[in-house]
Amino acid sequence: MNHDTPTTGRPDVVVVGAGLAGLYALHRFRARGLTVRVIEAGPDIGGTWYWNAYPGARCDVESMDYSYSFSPELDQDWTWSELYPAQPEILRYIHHVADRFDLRRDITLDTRVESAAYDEERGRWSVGLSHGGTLDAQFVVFATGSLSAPLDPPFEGFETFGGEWYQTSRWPRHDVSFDGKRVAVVGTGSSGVQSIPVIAQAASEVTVFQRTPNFSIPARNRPLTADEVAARKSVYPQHRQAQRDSPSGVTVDVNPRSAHSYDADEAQAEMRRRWEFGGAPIFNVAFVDTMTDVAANTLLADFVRDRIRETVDDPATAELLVPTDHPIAAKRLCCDTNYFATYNQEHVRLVSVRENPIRRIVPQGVELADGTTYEVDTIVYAVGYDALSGALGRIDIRGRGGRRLDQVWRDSDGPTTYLGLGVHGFPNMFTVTGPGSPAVLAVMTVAIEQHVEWIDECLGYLAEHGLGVIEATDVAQKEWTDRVEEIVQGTVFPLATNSYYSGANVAGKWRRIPLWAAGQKSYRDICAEVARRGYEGFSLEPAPARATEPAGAVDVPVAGR
Ligand code: N01
Repeated sequence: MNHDTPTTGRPDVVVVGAGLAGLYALHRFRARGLTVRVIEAGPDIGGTWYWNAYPGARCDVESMDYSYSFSPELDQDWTWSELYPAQPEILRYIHHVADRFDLRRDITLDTRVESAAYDEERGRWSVGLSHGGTLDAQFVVFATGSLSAPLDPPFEGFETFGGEWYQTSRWPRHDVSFDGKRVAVVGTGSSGVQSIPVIAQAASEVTVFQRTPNFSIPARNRPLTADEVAARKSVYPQHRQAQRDSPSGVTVDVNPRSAHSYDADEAQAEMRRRWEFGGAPIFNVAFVDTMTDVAANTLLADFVRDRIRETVDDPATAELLVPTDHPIAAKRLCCDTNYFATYNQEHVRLVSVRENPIRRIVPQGVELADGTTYEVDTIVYAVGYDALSGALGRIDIRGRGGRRLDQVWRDSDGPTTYLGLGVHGFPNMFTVTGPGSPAVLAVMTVAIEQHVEWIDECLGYLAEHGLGVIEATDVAQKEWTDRVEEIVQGTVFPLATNSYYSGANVAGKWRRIPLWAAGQKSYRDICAEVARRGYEGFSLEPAPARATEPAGAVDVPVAGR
């Protein structure tokens, strides 16, 4: 592993992040003959799947879909063990890919990209690293993830707590035992919903602090059988193509019928069938208009509300768990194993902190606004992320005129991008699954591959045409941002007012949903058309004459532990 390897000072491309996106970017760009240096802040590769090692962490997309499709041999050789892969298995897969494609030698670990500044005279990026070095690269590709900038515990006094505390988004590598412990869990998004049932298996007492209840669908996870693995492998190339041609990257049965075309019994049967099948991807496409028609959405939401009331024995607890403030799937639909049933256990209690919020953390535990204190041994924070743009905002990225990306996006009250791939004023910079693309609305592996391949082909085009600088135009960016906004306004997403999709979970952040909500297939087609038209909407220029001049001190940061 590259902890101690000096980086080269002048790679063609710096890739930021060694998660699923950064690793594939490295593989593609290197195959093109480019020199690439990947910089990873974490002590190992894997990105999100490195950090989210909390109990119960699992992907909510099926394993045989949530994996790279670029290598048919990889698809044949790797065998997933479960329908929904658990975090350790995904991480093993990522390591297998890194070894198989000899990726590690170009990755520097334990090193954070702290700044990236575009030098207009030389048409190159100066990338500042936490170990003090600076890389000088023609292109910079941010493969920094959509859900990778964790929020710290948002409570006064959290560092005064006398017991152990953990964040799901930064789970430690050492064994964490909940045996016989009184555990508090704060947060009931996907991370809370997944971890609470597992923590409850060991803890003597679990207290869940819930501000907003969430919809969740049973995953019905199970081991994959040898026959079903073989059946998929026999048609994997066709299946991968079908994923690319699908609205969200999974080949689930999208109902083409409106909820309004059903009578009540038929609608119940359709929803029941999907509920029994399991998993969020098939459930939120129960009707064609689930995400665009409030009545259709309410039908689906009410079905889940009834299932919650049916599952949870105590009626008062059940009512607390029933979501009422947002349409189903307008916030990310959770996917669980025994989540609601966990509240039927004697040692698990739910505390609503909606009216009576957490005031502070004290050495003994959690104190609410009314003065009630819950004494616990361990606190698990599952409080989410500064999503979509957060990881980019934490880096000092400066484009033309020294303008900071984060500030540009603040000034425009939200991220403005062209295709979620490029930003006006920031030439030769690309974002993978950036704001303005489908990002978290698509299966990440599918979205990542599409972006990386698009960027890779773009770099090839520039080289073939003797060009060295590419930049989104202001006009194309404005049109794209307006189009993204117009589409999202035609959906139920804006009705979820406290979602991380809109930045509402972070104080002072913009309020916009910078997600292409018309499906990854339509998005993919638009990106392909832009490329076919010679990168329409981007200005393309030859590299400046001074591009080959060295930029002062550029060399040799050493990445040590
Ligand atoms: O984060 P979240 P997450 N007091 O933002 C609560 C992906 N993911 O890590 O809703 C009390 O969803 C907050 O309450 P509220 C997936 O895309 C995928 O769980 O703001 N509570 C909420 O309940 C997912 O959507 C998988 O009122 C506070 C929770 O913390 C995304 O990551 C697994 C609070 C945060 O929920 C993020 O999920 C895990 C406060 N002051 C994650 N502040 C799978 O593949 C925040 N909260 C299955």
